[in-house]
Formats: sequence, structure tokens, C-alpha cells
Amino acid sequence: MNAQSPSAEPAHSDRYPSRGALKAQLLPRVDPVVYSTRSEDAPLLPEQIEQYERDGFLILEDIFDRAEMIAYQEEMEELLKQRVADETGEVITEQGSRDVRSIFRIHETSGVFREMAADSRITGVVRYLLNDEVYIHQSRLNYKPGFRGKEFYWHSDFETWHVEDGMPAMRALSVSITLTANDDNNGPLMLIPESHKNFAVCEGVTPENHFQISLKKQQYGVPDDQCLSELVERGGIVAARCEPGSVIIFDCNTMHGSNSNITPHPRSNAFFVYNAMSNRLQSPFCGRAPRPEYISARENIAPLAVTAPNTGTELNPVAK
Ligand code: 6CS
Ligand code: FE
Repeated sequence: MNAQSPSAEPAHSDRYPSRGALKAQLLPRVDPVVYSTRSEDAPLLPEQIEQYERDGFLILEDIFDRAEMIAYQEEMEELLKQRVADETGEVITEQGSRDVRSIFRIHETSGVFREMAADSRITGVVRYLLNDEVYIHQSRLNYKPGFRGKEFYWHSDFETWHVEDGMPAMRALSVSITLTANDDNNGPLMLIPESHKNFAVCEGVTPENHFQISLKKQQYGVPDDQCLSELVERGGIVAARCEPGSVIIFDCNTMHGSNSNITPHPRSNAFFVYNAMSNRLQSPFCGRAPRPEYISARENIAPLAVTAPNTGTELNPVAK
């Protein structure tokens, strides 16, 4: 460590350096994508595992049925009503309007979404892909309201979680569950296949309290045009068009983003990030103070219990 700038350098080595004085470039990924090696007892078909490994994402349609989705949609509307004036920091509004963009920590503040996050149809797949006990690193509702819902510019989540949260390895994944239809027009999630195989180094020095602006509009942790062009040249772009009740699973380093929504129809999704217990957060690699617990869980973490499908019954209770 450099004695003259003790807070600038973390004490641990950095396999995925980004920001600071670094120039934009693509580095090779040095972590596995699928951590389990046995496929006989996998909760996915062999071709689905191959697809996730190759593309960095998998879309599973019709996972939640109509009745389940009605309950989740009602809860989403209820949270919106209850928390529209919330000042805890957990509710993020769109820039320049009072429309709600995101509500964080829904797996703890809503029993309904806690159940969704722990649903074995999801956690079985997550545990298989990460081959470890898992906990929720971040959860949120992304409302993308009609008319004024703004875009999420291209980014790799891992870049932010590594630099700003101190997540050491690419052993985490995101699950986006569609609560409304995500169609061609209302700003569906767009993913760049195969982009997870490279780490896109980003330029710029992370400002203090970056989260206060990045959750409305991200400006650091954004890849440059050249890196994005190379990734799209190789893999193209896939828009995840889905009916409500579908599950989009994507690797923590898959490049993704979404356009704004000027249609009258909200594009609302629940979003859960699962991290391997063995990949718990260290100190942030940018040398800044850690982000709040409601954005990235550092202390308040527990492995998710294994439950029987659709019953919530624990099969293998774990100490909390
Ligand atoms: O800050 C986060 O944790 C997530 N949100 C944004 C807008 N970008 C990085 C990451 O996906
Ligand atoms: Fe993201």
C-alpha cells in the first residue's frame, strides 16, 4: 500500500481493476460462469446450462402463473402507494419528476417479495449455477413508469459491485422477474450475448456518494463507445420481450441496459441479486466508504433457506 494515499488503495489485490487512472479496455474474465460441474441433478436442461454459459443469460418464460402474478402486481402497486413520499433513501425517483423509479430492499420490507426471492423455482437454479449457499446482495422493484420512465444506460453490474461495494469475484447473478409485459416499445431489458466473458474497464474517478446520482442516471462505471461497439459486434443485442411472470437470469458481468419508456404502459420488474456466501463483500476497491446496506448487503446477510416448491416449507433449515 502506498503510505502517501492510505485510503486510495485497498489492502487486497484487484483482479478486475476499473476507474481511477485506467483507460477503457476489455480484459478477459478469470472466473467461471457456471460453478457446478455435475449436470445430472441440475434444475436446468443441459442446453439451458450451455446457453447460460455461452450467452451470459437465460430467459425462462411462464414461471409464475396468472394468480401468482396478480398477487405480485397488487403488492407492487401497494408499495408504490405506501412509499411514494418515503425519505429513507430506499425509494428512488426519476430525475426531474416525482415518479418512482426504484424501491430497494423489497426482500426485507415486503413479505410477498421475500417469498418471491426465496422461491425454490428460482433459488434452485441460482444455487446450481453458483454452486454455493447464496444470499441476497440487492433487491429492488424497477417501475419504469409509462411516459416518463428513463433508461438504464449500458453497464455491467459487477463493475459497480466490485468497485463500489468490494465484491471480489464474478460469483453472483441477477434475476429479473417481469411484473408487467416487457414488449418492443416500453423499454425491455437488452442484453449483449457473450459480453460476460470480458471485463470492460471503465474510465473516471468514482465521486463520493456516487449512489445518490447513479441510481437515477449512471455516469461512472459506464463502458466507453469502443468497448461497447466491440462487444455488440461480437454478440449482438437481445431484447428480453416477455409476458408477466417470466424470469430473466443473467450473470453479474453481462452487459445490459434498457431504453426509456414513452408508452403509456409501465415496464415493471422485480430484481434480485444473489451472491455466493463465499463471495461476501470486502472493502470497496475504489477506496470510498461502502454504499448503504439497503443497496448492497454487507452485514445483514444470511444464506437463503432451501424450500419445497410453492410451499415455503424449509427442507433443510439453516441457522440465521
Ligand atoms: O448500483 C447498482 O448496484 C446497480 N444499478 C445501476 C444503475 N448500475 C449498476 C448496478 O446495476
Ligand atoms: Fe444493472
